[in-house]
Amino acid sequence: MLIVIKKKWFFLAIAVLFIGFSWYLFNSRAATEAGSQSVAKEFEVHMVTSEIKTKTEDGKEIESYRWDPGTIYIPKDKKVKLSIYGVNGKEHPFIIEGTDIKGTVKKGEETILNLHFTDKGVYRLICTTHAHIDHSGPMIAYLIVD
Ligand SMILES: [Cu+2]
Repeated sequence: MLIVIKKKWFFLAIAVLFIGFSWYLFNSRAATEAGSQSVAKEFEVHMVTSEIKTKTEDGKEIESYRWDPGTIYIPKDKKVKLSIYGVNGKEHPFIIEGTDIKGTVKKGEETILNLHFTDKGVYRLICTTHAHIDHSGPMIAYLIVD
């Protein structure tokens, strides 16, 4: 009789351990999945500075510096990392219109902007050196916040 009770306790203990271990496995997996989801949810946009050049029929060289891509989507109320890699052009001092965000993208360097827009709208990322056609521009990108 005593042996039977001991066996019962033994199997109960095994059952509790099994359930506990299963619960641990399930939750650690769920935590890992949640972790990878949160990494995927972190919005990241990559941009480069580029340059397009051509010659007119009379041999005159014309060029334009560009943010590439020139239009990007930014989710409203979310933290967004905007990475801009300087490829063409020595440096591009910039502002984001309607904000106090400014900086300079330099050749061979990555500039990272941590953005967090709370208002919808179209914000222009403007290189102040190449803002117009007559200054090798227009180097303007459109940030669509929605
Ligand atoms: Cu520029």
